[in-house]
Amino acid sequence: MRVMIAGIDGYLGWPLTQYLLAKGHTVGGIDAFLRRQWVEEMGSHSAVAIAGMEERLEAARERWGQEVLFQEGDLTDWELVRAFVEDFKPEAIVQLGECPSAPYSMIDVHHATWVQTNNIVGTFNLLYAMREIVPEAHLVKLGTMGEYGTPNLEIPEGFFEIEYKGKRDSIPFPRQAGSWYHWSKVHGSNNVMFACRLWDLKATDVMQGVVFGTRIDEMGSDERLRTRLDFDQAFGTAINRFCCQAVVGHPLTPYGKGHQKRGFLPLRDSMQCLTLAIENPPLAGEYRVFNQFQEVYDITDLARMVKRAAARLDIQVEVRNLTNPRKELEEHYYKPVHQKLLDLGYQPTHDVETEMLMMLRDLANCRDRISSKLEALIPDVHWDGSRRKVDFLEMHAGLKS
Ligand code: USQ
Repeated sequence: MRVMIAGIDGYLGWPLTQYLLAKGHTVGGIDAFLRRQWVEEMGSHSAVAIAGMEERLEAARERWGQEVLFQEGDLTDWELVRAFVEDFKPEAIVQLGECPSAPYSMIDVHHATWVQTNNIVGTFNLLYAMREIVPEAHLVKLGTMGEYGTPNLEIPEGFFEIEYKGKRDSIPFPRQAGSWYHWSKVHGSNNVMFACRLWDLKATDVMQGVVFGTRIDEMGSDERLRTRLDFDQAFGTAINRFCCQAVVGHPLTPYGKGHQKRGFLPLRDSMQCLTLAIENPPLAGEYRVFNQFQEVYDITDLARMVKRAAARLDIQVEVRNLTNPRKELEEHYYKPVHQKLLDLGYQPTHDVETEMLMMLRDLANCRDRISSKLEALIPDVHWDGSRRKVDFLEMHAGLKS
């Protein structure tokens, strides 16, 4: 299959390229290298040193004997997107080219506007290019579990059946996102849903949980095939941050009471699920939603798992809660359904602690890079719009364990 990856240079885009090449697919992609710039703006860099695109493509060529068609450019540039789709004629388009950070979108009005504009316009351009050039193609749009928020109800996969005043219908489950970034994903979802109805396009909206992991097997030992791993407050996600904190002996940092629950999945599972979605497209006109995660975890339980895994490598760390810079529930009900990917054959990685051990071993080789940006580990972007470093709390999860 010919698969176009928007955001091919990113944390997910580069491993997905390899996963698909290894399965015999043809891959092409666009990227403007914005992720590299955003992380720099947050005063950080990837813990894992990553190669430039030239070297990456050369490594892929050597390993899989395939040329990846790459175009440097911005997805908000309509002419560029149109020309690439015209040239590559994808059968599937994976939209990973959005700014993925909640804190980044909460910095100020400029960042909020930029994130929403960038994310919504990029997807619009892909939808219009599909309509004009490849109406049979399948859009796999990366959404987020965060679109749903944390309601006191079971969360279905996108839609739920409702009966009201004697009538029944299947309607989108209410969205209650918790940041301007997460709302940009809601707006994107709505646009994709409408485009399917309007133009008979087909799309899968992947409500992905929080991803963690440093590698997939396809990377082997070639350094040029490694993907980035961020640990700053904005682009580092919870487990990735905890593992980076552990290897430099920094306390692991659940925010607030630390009982926020989220769906999590290892990088290798994310690749497996996205590929299952790509290889099993919906029908023309169909907009389907997958909830994509391996398991729901409590943030403090995860920090303790990282602490235990680190101890097996003779690394002793404590868990110390930080004042929560976000506005979110810190103890809540959370029960999302996730069945559709399992029905397609998804085999979850059950041994999360082994995955963490692998990450800790990889990251132990990156200690110097993490230590050189220690400041980036403590958040200063608050949901109330202020910017000040947060403090450690007196009560902390480490004492309870
Ligand atoms: N958290 C901590 N301590 C930390 C970092 C995070 O307690 O050091 C907490 C946050 O307060 C939050 C939870 O962990 O309650 C998850 O935070 P995160 O930064 O790992 O993830 P989030 O901001 O939700 O965003 C990430 C990705 C985003 C994706 C989303 C999936 O950056 O692209 O959409 O995960 S989900 O969380 O399901 O919405």
